[in-house]
Amino acid sequence: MANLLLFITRSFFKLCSFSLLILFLISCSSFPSTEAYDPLDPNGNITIKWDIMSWTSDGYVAVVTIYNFQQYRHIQAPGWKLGWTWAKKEVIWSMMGGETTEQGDCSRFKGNNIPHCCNKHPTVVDLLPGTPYNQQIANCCKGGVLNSWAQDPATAASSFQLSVGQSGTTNKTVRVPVNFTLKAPGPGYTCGPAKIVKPSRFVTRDGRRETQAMMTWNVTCTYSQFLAQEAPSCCVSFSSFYNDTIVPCSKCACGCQNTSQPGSCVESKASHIAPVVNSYTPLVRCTSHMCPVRVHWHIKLNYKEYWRVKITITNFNYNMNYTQWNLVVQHPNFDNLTQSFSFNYKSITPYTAINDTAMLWGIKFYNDMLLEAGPLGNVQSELLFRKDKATFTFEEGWAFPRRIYFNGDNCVMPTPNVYPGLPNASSHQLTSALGLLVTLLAAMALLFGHA
Ligand SMILES: *[C@@H]1O[C@H](CO)[C@@H](O)[C@H](O)[C@H]1NC(C)=O
Ligand SMILES: *[C@@H]1O[C@H](CO)[C@@H](O)[C@H](O)[C@H]1NC(C)=O
Ligand SMILES: *[C@@H]1O[C@H](CO)[C@@H](O)[C@H](O)[C@H]1NC(C)=O
Ligand SMILES: *[C@@H]1O[C@H](CO)[C@@H](O)[C@H](O)[C@H]1NC(C)=O
Ligand SMILES: *[C@@H]1O[C@H](CO)[C@@H](O)[C@H](O)[C@H]1NC(C)=O
Ligand SMILES: *[C@@H]1O[C@H](CO)[C@@H](O)[C@H](O)[C@H]1NC(C)=O
Ligand SMILES: *[C@@H]1O[C@H](CO)[C@@H](O)[C@H](O)[C@H]1NC(C)=O
Ligand SMILES: *[C@@H]1O[C@H](CO)[C@@H](O)[C@H](O)[C@H]1NC(C)=O
Ligand SMILES: CC(=O)N[C@H]1CO[C@H](CO)[C@@H](O)[C@@H]1O
Repeated sequence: MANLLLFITRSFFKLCSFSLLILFLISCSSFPSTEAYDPLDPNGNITIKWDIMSWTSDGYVAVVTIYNFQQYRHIQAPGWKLGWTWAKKEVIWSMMGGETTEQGDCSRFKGNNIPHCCNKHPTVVDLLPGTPYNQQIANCCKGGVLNSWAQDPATAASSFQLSVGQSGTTNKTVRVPVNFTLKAPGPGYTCGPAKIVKPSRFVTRDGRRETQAMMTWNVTCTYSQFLAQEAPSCCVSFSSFYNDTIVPCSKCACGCQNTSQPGSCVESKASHIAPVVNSYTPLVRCTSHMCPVRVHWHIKLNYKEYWRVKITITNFNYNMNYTQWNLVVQHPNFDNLTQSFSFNYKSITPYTAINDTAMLWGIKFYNDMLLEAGPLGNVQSELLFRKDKATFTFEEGWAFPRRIYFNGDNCVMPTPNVYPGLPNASSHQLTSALGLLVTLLAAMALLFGHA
């Protein structure tokens, strides 16, 4: 089912890009693709900037800064890994605020002066917090953790400094490195070529003098959920005050239980020993959906002027404490959100005319950490919306979200035909507009996929 949905969104985006119908272009804005282009964050990227600060006898000293310009996708522990390929026979003499994971073969160097790294394909990681001050530079040493831009631009950048040798010592002889890779720490990002840009300018602390880099190049990396993982990593369930039915996450939303492969999921914490701390492979609790994370949307109360929703995010992964988690929710009533209790809130409006998307994240030191699976492995919030009389309705699932992302990855929604219905709703009403639309899209996607 999940694959079918992904297939549909993909195919649908192909349709859109061919601009077959203007009408479809309009509805595209409410159907994101999980390809690199993200309609909710069209400019989202990670930019890596190299500034050559000075020339040395056989090379240069550069400060490399990684900016996470993505609105709602962050890099959490164990952090980023940046790799590239040297264009010539460059070596790294020394580094501050970062280190390469391997030294490589430096046997051609004699004496005491051995480079930090002689690898043709170095991989750099951030240093950990608590690094001695004489090895730090500004913006370093956060264990590779990068916040998202919407959450906190001040902690969305990371820097290290490297002294490069055997590289050329003028802007004519230096060759830019090629084949940049960014792991976060798993796959997902694709980096473009380095582009030489106008040298960066720096203002001194007292603001009275401006200095300038000798040479600067930029690399832009973009994210694609397809590259990151094959299976979805989160699902959505629904309930409402007006119907006892709880709509669970779709069966097998993130994978199916495999009874012939014990250990692919666990019944409870007791049944497994020695958690792999923040391992990249999830160890999920055995559920019908097998998702590491579930987002539950409960329509809680209906007032005259307002209505209230309760959101619960539950962690089913025994191997992960999600730090600085975030949620992106699309619902037409976000243009009239009155209050968000115990979550931070920011409206994300890529298209100024449509104000229907919000980013929610935890309050620092209170619930910004979603603990591993177990009794404490959940966070909750309530949202209070002001009704817009023209559009508000409990019918046909209008009050349920259109789309939810957890940590930037699309969550699998229940199929529209099982949404909790209003009492006395006759069954043909359940064939909602949304259901029709999805069926139509599926049909079109299949049609074009096979054409
Ligand atoms: C990267 O993101 C920044 C900030 O949103 C934007 O100004 C820039 O144009 C983007 N770069 C690319 C290549 O998309
Ligand atoms: C190299 O430096 C010269 C002189 O400072 C400057 O005119 C030129 O634009 C620079 N070239 C690059 C690629 O930065
Ligand atoms: C960079 O990657 C491309 C494609 O993977 C490859 O063809 C090329 O040889 C690589 N360049 C270097 C210098 O490794
Ligand atoms: C290069 O990246 C820096 C930092 O993100 C940005 O300020 C600058 O505008 C970029 N230059 C170009 C030409 O994109
Ligand atoms: C279950 O696991 C076994 C052993 O790893 C594998 O051969 C089989 O294909 C799996 N079945 C499913 C339905 O994933
Ligand atoms: C998650 O955090 C708790 C409390 O800080 C800690 O006891 C536990 O070991 C952590 N689990 C993982 C998988 O990192
Ligand atoms: C979107 O709606 C929210 C909630 O009413 C409001 O705070 C925000 O200013 C709106 N943004 C725009 C661009 O209209
Ligand atoms: C609750 O919703 C379900 C699914 O839409 C529907 O079949 C059922 O009749 C509803 N129950 C009541 C009491 O209205
Ligand atoms: C009832 C109410 O407050 N409606 C407002 C919802 O938001 C839109 C767009 O911001 C306003 O135009 C409505 O007046």
